Parts: sequence; C-alpha cells; structure tokens
Amino acid sequence: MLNVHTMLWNDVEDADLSPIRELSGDISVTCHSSVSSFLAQAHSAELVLTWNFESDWYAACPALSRIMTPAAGRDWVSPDPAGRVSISHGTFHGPVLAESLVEALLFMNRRMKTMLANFEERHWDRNLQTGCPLLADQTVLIIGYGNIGQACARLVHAFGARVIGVRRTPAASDSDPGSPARVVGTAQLDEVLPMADHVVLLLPGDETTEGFMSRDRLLGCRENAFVYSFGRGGSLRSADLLAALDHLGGAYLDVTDEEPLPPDSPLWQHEKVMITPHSSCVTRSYRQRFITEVCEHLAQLVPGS
Ligand code: OXD
Repeated sequence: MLNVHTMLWNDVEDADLSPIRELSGDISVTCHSSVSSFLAQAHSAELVLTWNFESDWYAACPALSRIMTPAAGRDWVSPDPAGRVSISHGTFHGPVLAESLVEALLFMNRRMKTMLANFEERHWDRNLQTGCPLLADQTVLIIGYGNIGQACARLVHAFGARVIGVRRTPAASDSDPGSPARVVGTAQLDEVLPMADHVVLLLPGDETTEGFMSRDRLLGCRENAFVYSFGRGGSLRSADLLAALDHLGGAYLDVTDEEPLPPDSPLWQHEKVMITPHSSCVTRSYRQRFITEVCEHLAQLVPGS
C-alpha cells in the first residue's frame, strides 16, 4: 500500500482525487484540511501533495520519499535538510500562462484600459485604436526562457510576432529550425532590449533576480514599450517601474514586489498600468492538470496501475 497524503484544497472533492484512487487499490489517499491534522498522521506519509512544506515538518515524516507541489515556483516548499526527500513541481503551467500572456499583450496593444474607461463613460471613440500596431508587426522579448517561456513563445509566434528569448544559457535546441524564438544569453540582454515592443518578465524569485529589471534596464527599453511581469514580483521593483513609466507605453503586472499590492500603491491608479492578482495560472483545469501529473508519476511507482 502506498500512502499518499494531501494538503491541497480545503474543498477537495472526491472527483478531484478519484483518478489517483482509480489507478490502483494499492494506493490510499488521506486528505487534510489543516497542518495539525497532517502532522498528527504524517508518520505514514510516503508521498505528500501540498502547496507548502516547512523544513521542520520533515522530522515527522520518516516514510516520506517525495513531495509533489502544483506550484511552478520554488518559493513554498523548503528542501529536506537531510536531503532524503525529493521535491517535484508542476510542469503544466506553460499553456495556461501563455494564454494569460496573450490576453495581456492584446489588452495593452489594443488600448483596452482606455476602451473600458470609454465604455464606462458611454463614450464612442472610433479612433482610439488607429495608432495600434498588430502583434504580427512587433517584437516580443521573453526574459526567462524555460518551459513556460517556451510555451509563451509558441503562442505569441503563432500571431506572427517576432520573438526573442533570453535565458542564462541558451540550449542547442534553441537554434532548431522550428524554434519559435531567437534565443540569446543574459549577456546580450542590453543589446536586444531596445528591439522589443513588449518585454515579458518570467523570472523566478531568488537573489539573482531581485531587482533584475532595474530602472536603467527599463529606460533601456524602446520608448513606449510595454513591460509585463508574470514571474516573481521582486524582479521588477515598484519604485523602479514608477520612475520609468513616463518612458514606457505601460506595464501589465500579474505579480508585484509586495503581494497583495497595498491599496495605497500609486501603481493602482496609474493610467498606464494594469494589475491582476498573481492569477495568470488560475484556470478551471488547474486541479485536473496537476492530478494528471501525479497519476503519471504514480503509474511508474505502483505495479499493475
Ligand atoms: C506558481 C505560481 O509558482 O502560480 O505556480 O506563481
């Protein structure tokens, strides 16, 4: 019997977890709605499905060999101090975030913030979008070109846009003829920054990315370029953005350096800024996508499943 414990959703329904139970009668799934309930039974847990895990919880889990978290980011599950338990992160976010990015690119490019204000005012302005270029005639720069960046590049490229990806170390496959993007290393960032109409940040949160999109880099963008923050908020500090907004076309922020963004942040009121609440990966199929990944993993572990 493989003992799976979950601390995922308080409203977890049988329908969410039944694909795991249906895999094999040799899998037992125990759902917890609180940390104390989990810790009280943690001795039997072999696989834990959770959003977060603190380093001192490992001591209560002698049988644990793996933690699977839906989150793409490394922020909420602490590594096992003894190095015994492996951690795997959801890898299903690419197509979800890519659709959110396309929504954001079109929203900014088509001046939808002003269009919505006009709508509220019942103001009929057919000329608002006369200056709006097509994405097909523009360049989108994606900073952070991992799985999610590549999924974004494929969708954006399908609109006909030119896509440039930036990552620490370009891979050999980046130069395949079918690659949706030209990919360059971080050392070339300053060279490609002024080429982009849209600059998309997909950076993880760590000490190397903190404040990465500095005021100088923002001012190094093309005049009227749009900046999008979809990775971790610390890579674009609010103060740097506010200092550069006159130069930019605008900013679309799904993540911010402080979350939730405080109600008194001047960003909320800025006419060039659109903000969404770190929701770019929120979608109806989120649970099902994660549970499918869990089942793929379990199918390799449990004989006869
Ligand atoms: C994640 C996120 O890490 O949504 O999955 O930010």
